[in-house]
Amino acid sequence: MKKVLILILSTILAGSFVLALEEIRPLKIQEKIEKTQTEIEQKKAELEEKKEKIKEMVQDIKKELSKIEFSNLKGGETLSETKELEIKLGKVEEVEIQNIEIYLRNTSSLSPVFIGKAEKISEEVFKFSFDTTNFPNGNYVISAKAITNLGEYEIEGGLIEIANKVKEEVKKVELEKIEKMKKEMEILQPQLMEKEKMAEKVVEEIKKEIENKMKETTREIPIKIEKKEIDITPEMKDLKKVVENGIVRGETPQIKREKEVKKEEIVKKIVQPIEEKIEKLPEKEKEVAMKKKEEVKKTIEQKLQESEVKLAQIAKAKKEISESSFKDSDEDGIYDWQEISLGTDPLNPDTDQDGFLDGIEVKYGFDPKKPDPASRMLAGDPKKEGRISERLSIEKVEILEGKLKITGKGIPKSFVTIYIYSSPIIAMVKVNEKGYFEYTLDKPLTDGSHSVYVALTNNQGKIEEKSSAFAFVKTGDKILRITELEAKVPTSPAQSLLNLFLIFTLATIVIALGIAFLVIGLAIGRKK
Ligand SMILES: [Ca+2]
Ligand SMILES: [Ca+2]
Ligand SMILES: [Ca+2]
Repeated sequence: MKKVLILILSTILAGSFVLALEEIRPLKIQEKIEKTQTEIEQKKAELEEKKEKIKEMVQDIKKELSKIEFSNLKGGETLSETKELEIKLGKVEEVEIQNIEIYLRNTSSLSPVFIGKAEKISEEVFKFSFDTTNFPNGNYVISAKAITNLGEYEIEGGLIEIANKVKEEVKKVELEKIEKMKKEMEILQPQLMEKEKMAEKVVEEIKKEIENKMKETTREIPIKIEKKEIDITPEMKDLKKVVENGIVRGETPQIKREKEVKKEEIVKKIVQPIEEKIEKLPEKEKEVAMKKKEEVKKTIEQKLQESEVKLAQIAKAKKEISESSFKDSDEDGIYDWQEISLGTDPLNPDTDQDGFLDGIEVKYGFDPKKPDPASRMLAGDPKKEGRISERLSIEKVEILEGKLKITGKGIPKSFVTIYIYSSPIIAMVKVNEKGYFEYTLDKPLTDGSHSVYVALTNNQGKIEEKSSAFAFVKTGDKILRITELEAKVPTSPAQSLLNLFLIFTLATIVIALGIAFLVIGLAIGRKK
C-alpha cells in the first residue's frame, strides 16, 4: 500500500514538474527572440551608418578623380570613316592613369561595346583612331574608361551619330548589277508576287485559327491570354523558309529536323504561357484546364501540318516559275526579286547599315531601309539563346604581339557581334566582302579558360543566329583550343579516381572550415 502511494505521489510530482517546464520553455524562447531582434536592429543601424560613410568617401574620391574629356567632341557630331579622337586628362596627385579604354553604346541599349584602347601621347593627352566603319550606322553614347593605379572609372563623352555611306565607285558597279537584275525579274515579279500573297494567306489563316481556338479556350477556363502572347508571325516566316529550302535543296534529314524543331517551337510558344497560367488555378479547375490545353496543342499541331503542306505546294509552284525565285545573292534571308520590290539592296545584307540583316528586320516588322533599333535593346546572351548557324564561325584564336586575335566567318558585308567570356567583353566588327572578319582585342585578357561566340542579333538585341562556342585556355601567349569532343570524352578510371580524390579533399576542407567556424563562434560567444 505504501509503495503504491509513493508511486502515485512521485508520478504527480514528475507530472507537475514537466508541466512547469512546459510553462518555462516558451517564455525563454520568447525572451531569446526579443533579444535577437534588438541585436538585429542594432546591426542594421550600424550598417546604415557605414553605408553613409562609404557614400561620403565615394563623393570625396570623385572630387579627387582626374577630369577626362574628349577634347574634339562636343556631342551631337555625325561621324564617318575614321575619326581621330583626342582625350584630355586633368592631372591629379597620386592618381596615375595607366590606360584609357573607349566604349560605344547604342542609345537604346544598356550594354556598351568595347572599341579599343587609346594611345598615350603625354601625361595629359591620349589619342584614339576610331574606325567607325566597323560599327553599324546609328546613334551612340561614346564613353572613356580610365584604368588607374587605384581602380577604374568611366565618363560619358556625349551622343554621336555614325553615318557611313557606301563608296561611290562601289555603288556605281552595284547599281548596274541591280539594274540588270531588275530587267530579268520584270516578267517574273507579278507571278512570284501572286504566289507570295498565297503564302502570306496561309500564315494569316493559321494565325486566325489559333486566335479562335484561344478565344474558345479562355471562355471555358478562367485564364487571360494577350494577343501578342500568341503572335507567331516571325516563327511562321522561319517555317516557310525551311519549307522552301526543302523544295530547293531537296528534303535532307537536316531540313526535316529543322522543320520539326520549328513546329515544336511554335507549339511551345503558345502552350507554355497557357501552362504557366493553369499552374496558378485552384486545384479542382486544373484538371479540366489541362485537358483543354492538350486540345489546343493538338489543334495547333494539326494546323501546322496543314500549313506545311500548303506552303510546300506554293514553293513548288514558285520553283516552276523560275529557278531564280529563291536566289538570295546577299544571304540576308530575302530573295533578290523580293528585295527589288521592297526597295532594299539585293547585294547588301544590311541595306541601312544599322547592324541588323534585311531579313531579320522584315521578320520582326522593323524598317530595313532606315536605322531602326527597338526602343529598348536587351543584352544578348549566346550561352542561352539563338540557334547555331553554319554561316557563322570562329576559325582561329591566337595571341599576336601580346594581343588576342580572333578570326572567323560571317555573312559578307554584315556586322557581327563578338562575345568573349567569361568577362564578358562585347565587341563588333564588319565582315569583309569575302565573308571573313578579323578582330584584335586591344585589352589584356586574363590567363585561364575562355569562350568566344560570334552572333547576329535582331533589333531588340536578342541573338538570332550564332556560331558554336570556341573554347580555349590562355596561358601567357599560348592558346590551347578545347574542342567540344574533348570536353565530352568520358572520364578514364584514373581521372574518375582523381575526381573522387578532389571531391573528398574538398569535402574535408569544407568540414574542417565548418568546425573552425564553430570553434570561433563558440569562443566569441564565451567572450561576450
Ligand atoms: Ca537578299
Ligand atoms: Ca539585302
Ligand atoms: Ca538593317
